[in-house]
Amino acid sequence: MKISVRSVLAVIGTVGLLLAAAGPASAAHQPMPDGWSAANPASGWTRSWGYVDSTLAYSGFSGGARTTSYWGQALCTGGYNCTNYVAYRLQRNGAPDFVRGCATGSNATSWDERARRCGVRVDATAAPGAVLQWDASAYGNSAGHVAYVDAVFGDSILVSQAGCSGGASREVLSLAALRARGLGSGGVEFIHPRDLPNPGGGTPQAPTAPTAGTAFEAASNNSWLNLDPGTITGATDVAAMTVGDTKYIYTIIGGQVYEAASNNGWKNLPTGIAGAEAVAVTNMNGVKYVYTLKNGEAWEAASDNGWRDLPLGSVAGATDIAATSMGGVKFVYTLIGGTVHEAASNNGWRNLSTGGVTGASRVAAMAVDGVKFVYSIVGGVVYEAASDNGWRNASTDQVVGASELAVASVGTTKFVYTLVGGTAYEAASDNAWRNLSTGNVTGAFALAAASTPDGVKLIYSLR
Ligand SMILES: [Ca+2]
Repeated sequence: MKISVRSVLAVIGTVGLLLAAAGPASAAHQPMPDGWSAANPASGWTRSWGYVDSTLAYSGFSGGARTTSYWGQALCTGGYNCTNYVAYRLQRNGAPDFVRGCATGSNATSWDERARRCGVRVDATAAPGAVLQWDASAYGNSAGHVAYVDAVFGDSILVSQAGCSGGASREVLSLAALRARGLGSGGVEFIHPRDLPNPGGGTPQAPTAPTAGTAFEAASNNSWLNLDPGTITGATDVAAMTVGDTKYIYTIIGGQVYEAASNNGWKNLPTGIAGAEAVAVTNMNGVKYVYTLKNGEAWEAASDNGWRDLPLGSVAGATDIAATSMGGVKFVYTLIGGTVHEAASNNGWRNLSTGGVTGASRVAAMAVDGVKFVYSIVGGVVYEAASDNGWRNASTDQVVGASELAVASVGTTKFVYTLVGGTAYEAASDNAWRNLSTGNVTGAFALAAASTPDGVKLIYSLR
């Protein structure tokens, strides 16, 4: 019944299009013509038309992130394609993939049916994070169109969109104009895989790009001389580990996780893991595991599974993430409302509060000699909590003024690395946590640490 009604209205939509369209309908996915846009009712940000603001880089959709296919969508010109861009934004938001497996075909025109088959809400109500979707008949082409809703205000919405011919734009549309083109009668609809709060409490604002920089390596057997591997730039977060004698650096570039290995000339390779805000790593039985936060939710990808990215399903609202492994079990630590939680792979990733570790801004973790240790920054001071001590949180006292945190171990000695005013410091458990400057690692905004089997400590930083 519903489908037949929409079919009738789609015909009406086509008639409306024929009456309104000034030129021939294009087969390519095109941004909306100017006539569809309303005056920008918000002050302080730039209204863009057509192909103006044509990069979408504000969303992180650039470089490798732009030339990656999300949810099986075509890349088209330079990676710009309406469905691929929207899939990128949805994946970044942690929205479920309703595109693959829910129906046949791949064009935007079928996204509403796909969503319905997957149980995703489709209606005429705008929301930030939703997809604005046109059936082919309503848009006036053979493929339909989708745009991403960045913000909603009053009777207008801010959308961003790409076109298969290579264009992209951000623009403001009035809901009244959309209603005239089929909103409310099935030709134009909003798909809600994961609605978000309005940015800025109702005033639309362009997302702020995270700080990005180049990855450096410093080693304890080389006076912490800070060296550029030369292959990793534009990174917003970093993690590192060793597997045997091989060192691995993981970075987030444009939301995507990259892996660089010391035995491969640090060639920086995309894993396909996208939409990441933070990254942590561990390894077990030679398998590498990458954990990411996406919109506060934790995901896991494994090197023996083609980095297939799967949500833990139990971690939400997290602001930082760490990981370790011990006794054949993987452990993920997240900060939720300042409290460290632990989820274990042998417990269905059930996410449990540590109870004692609260008020933290950063978390790090490692397993040493059969004990799990959790480190956190509370008011700039680094604390240590141990699994064999009921997670009682003890101050290191010496490690203060810290903004970032990483840990490593050599034998049973634990090492805490922090950034204090951008400079990396090292404190050791066998030296009463006395906090010593590395001297050479300066100007950094992100930090990771690792150690080699022969006891060399490594600091990876972004600056
Ligand atoms: Ca529809």
